[in-house]
Amino acid sequence: TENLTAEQVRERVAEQLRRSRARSTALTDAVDEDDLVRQHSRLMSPLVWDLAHIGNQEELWLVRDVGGRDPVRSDIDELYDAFQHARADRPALPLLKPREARTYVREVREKVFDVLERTPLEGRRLVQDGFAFGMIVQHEQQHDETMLATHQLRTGTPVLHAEDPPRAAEPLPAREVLVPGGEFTMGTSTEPWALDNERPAHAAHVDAFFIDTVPVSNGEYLAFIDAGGYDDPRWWSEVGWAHRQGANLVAPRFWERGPAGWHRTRFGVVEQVPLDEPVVHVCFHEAQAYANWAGKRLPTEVEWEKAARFDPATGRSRRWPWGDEDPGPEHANLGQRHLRPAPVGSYPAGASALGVRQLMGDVWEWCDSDLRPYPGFAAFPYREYSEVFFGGDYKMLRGGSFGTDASAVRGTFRNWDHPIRRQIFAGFRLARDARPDEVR
Ligand code: AVJ
Ligand code: FE
Repeated sequence: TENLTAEQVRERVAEQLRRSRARSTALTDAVDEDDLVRQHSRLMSPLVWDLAHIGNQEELWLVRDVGGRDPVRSDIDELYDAFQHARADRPALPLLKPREARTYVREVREKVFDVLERTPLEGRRLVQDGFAFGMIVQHEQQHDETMLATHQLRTGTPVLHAEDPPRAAEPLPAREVLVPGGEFTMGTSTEPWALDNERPAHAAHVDAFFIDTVPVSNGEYLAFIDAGGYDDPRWWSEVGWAHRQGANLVAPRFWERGPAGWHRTRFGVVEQVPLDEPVVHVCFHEAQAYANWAGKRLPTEVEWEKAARFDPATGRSRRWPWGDEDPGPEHANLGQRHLRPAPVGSYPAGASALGVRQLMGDVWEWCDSDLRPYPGFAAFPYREYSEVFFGGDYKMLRGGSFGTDASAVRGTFRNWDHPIRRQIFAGFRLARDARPDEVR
């Protein structure tokens, strides 16, 4: 896309490394030592585990592999290997204490800046265009979003604060738009920091369909609750209904019905549910039940990406919905600048060529697709990033949330989670088949 000199790549890497570390530091300095080592939910690691795991992955890839240096600490790899210990078991491990973890990540980072200075960013595919550094930046930012979800699960006095997003939701030209049928280019072979599962670029076909221009709002979701949607198995898949019964789902996670309507807890603050914001903290099964009740369906992952990237004027796929330029604050609610999604209809400057808004940022969007490799997939640089999850019990999520950093998401970025998960910042938008008479 653009040709940067090695020095410009190094500058960019250094800046992104500093940004991700500032965020990890803020998320872990916000709470006291007790809070750092505590298990806030069995779904999550203690925050101090995420911090040292960030440092350990950075040491493994950048200090030892790219740099060829001696280990900073060779005795802790096993503790911070996510495949060795389930999240629920991590508090009982002999983890680094908060002070030791902070010292560890600092020592690793000092070595990494030295490696960055001395490594030619070419020759080896692992370092081409700064890939390994970009992978580690994204890894830290992904764990920062995970730590943000841990903060949301934490009880006690609020410690995170941020301005609300601008309330200037602009009127929508249309509630839904037609996405033309036919092939488009899905995935990428050119984004330098794209991860293995986004590759390679390939032709994908969709039949013509309609997609909503905005995600489903809290107000719309309330109508489903009020209509008894949670008590009517007609709207739920068989596994979805079994889960709804077993887990006794009655509303999105963090919602509570009070005498004066629905409230929610958001980073420790109890507030009225804002009707015009995208619904968040619903699982795939709830999203699917809502869609069935509304007489629509969830988009597939291919449909989501075509709605986001396809430009009918040129026939090509854009890097982002709004074009090829990197996200700015006018395009999307990304990067934890705000601690909530923006009202539906926000960010008109971030609309796709077809007029679909808020595809990036605000809430991750559940898609009705399983995690599968693209044709031509090759695991790189390690099987454990994507390949070991293929075929598992996962549904796809696209577009990032208010808690996703711009460096850790793309128009092609693919995320996944178990269909029952609700602690992530996930909502959804609706799609439907186009009738023959609706296709020009
Ligand atoms: C691909 C976002 C689901 O956050 O669990 C982090 C990314 N892989 N550490 C996650 C990841 C290893 C992963 N997701
Ligand atoms: Fe990780």
